[in-house]
Amino acid sequence: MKACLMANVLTISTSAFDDQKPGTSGLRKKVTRFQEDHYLENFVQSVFACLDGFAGKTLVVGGDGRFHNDVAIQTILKVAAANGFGRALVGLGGILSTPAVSHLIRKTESFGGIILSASHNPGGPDGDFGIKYNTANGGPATEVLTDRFYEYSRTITSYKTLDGLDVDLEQLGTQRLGSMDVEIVDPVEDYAELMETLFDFGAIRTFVKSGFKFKFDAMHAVTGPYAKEIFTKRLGVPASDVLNASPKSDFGGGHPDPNPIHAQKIFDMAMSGDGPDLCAASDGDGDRNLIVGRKCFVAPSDSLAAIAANAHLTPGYGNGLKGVGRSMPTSGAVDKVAEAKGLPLYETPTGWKFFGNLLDSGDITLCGEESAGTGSDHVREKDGLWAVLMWLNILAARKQSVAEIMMDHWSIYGRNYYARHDYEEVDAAAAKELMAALETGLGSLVGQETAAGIVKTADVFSYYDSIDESFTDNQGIRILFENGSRIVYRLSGTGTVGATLRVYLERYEPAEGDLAQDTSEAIADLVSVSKSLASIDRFTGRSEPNVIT
Ligand code: VG1
Ligand code: CO
Repeated sequence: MKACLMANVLTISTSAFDDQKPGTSGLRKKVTRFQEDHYLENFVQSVFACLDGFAGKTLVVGGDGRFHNDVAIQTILKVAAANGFGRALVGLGGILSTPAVSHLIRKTESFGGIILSASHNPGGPDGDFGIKYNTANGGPATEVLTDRFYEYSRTITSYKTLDGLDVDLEQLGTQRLGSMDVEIVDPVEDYAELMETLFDFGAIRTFVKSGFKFKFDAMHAVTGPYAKEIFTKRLGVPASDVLNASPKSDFGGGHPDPNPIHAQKIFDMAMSGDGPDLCAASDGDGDRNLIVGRKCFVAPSDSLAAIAANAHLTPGYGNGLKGVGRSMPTSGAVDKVAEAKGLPLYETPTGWKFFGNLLDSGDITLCGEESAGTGSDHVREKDGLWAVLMWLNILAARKQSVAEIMMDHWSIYGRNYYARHDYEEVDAAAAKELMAALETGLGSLVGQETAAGIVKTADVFSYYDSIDESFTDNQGIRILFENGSRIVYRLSGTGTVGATLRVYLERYEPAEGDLAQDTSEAIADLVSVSKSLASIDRFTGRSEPNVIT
């Protein structure tokens, strides 16, 4: 025992905040909102008030290291101790990637965990902050639970905390906080060990040694320490090829989103003719990934499909997959693989919380989203470094370039040309009106002839989870064309300013068609139809998206 912090349990009166509704991935707000008196305590107390049977049990706590991470952890530990948790496991320095929290909850059979992150959103005093509760399966709380948290938060009148001192987050080992043990643990070790059980580290090491050039960009976010341990120490990647590996509380001023826009430097490196064989990156909390081969960007939906087709080449998935899942806006590329392999395919709403039940029940092994998240049943979160290791292992096994693997893939399954157009920070009321108007007009769209084809069906996506029997409505508007093309509209649930309209565009080209088109040319007709069908300009005042991925 390093220290024994004496503390009294206090009951503090508070008044409710009206904006504590978790979105796609937890509660996300500006740092300044979270710094307001009682704001974080209210939310954490609301979470605990809706849970049963955690007295004496273990809670995992960690975050992506962004500004306010350390302060928030101290607050959470006190509320947890005062509410009766018996033990907390906290990553050294308060650091734990999202997939590492998921793994730690599962490995230690903890009651649950709290992840502090706003993922790919910028950090710093003026940036974003977020909090998410994960259950005993290691996955994000389901909608049923997060709705309860929100309901409670609207009428909360008091919370419990301690008057004790802070714990030392920089000291490995056990400390005492009131009647709770706080164990500060190595954030990387358990996770790295799990990866060694899934992938052929020997084959990857030999492949890297043989001259395969790989670069990874940790974007000054949480994956730096994980990348150093796994890529450099365990796989022999030169330290100089792991970029931006020290986590910074403001991510070096950057936007830690591993897409061709925000990770442009590493993207360009790979796209140049004499660049590395593979460039990769991960986001703020380590659950997203970017995969770019030399002169070949692998769109996330394609990455999911290629992994589904090749996972059997890796030790962890040598027996094949039980089934695959994808979020509704994710392209149908993986559907083609599932069909060919006879695998069940599940289509869920956006957000990893909808995959949890399917993973738990063994219905799926692999799942992914168009937003650069891929993962499997090894944890209950998407996992950035897992995806990179999966690609490294597939490349080491097939001894082909990324471009060759993708061309081969399309020549078997056809190619789903795909892009997402984001109209960020538009007026929230206007965005709602746009969606409402679109929904009202859906019936009259069917049969209409457009420049992108004839509209076959148009509906609002809803999801019935047969495992917990929950029903989730209003998960985006789908417009399907007779030629197989698709436009999806939905509003983001992770932003903190105004609204973000996401428009997902997809056109299928069969295997015998032209597989080497430029994506923006291949979907040009769909783009213009997407703008006119929803009158995007009229509602938002924007004629162009500000981010295209
Ligand atoms: C976005 C993505 C979604 C992802 C979510 C969380 O949500 O579209 O696919 O699951 O972010 O990702 P939205 O509602 O803004 O479209 V991250 O890396 O927070 O954990
Ligand atoms: Co993330």
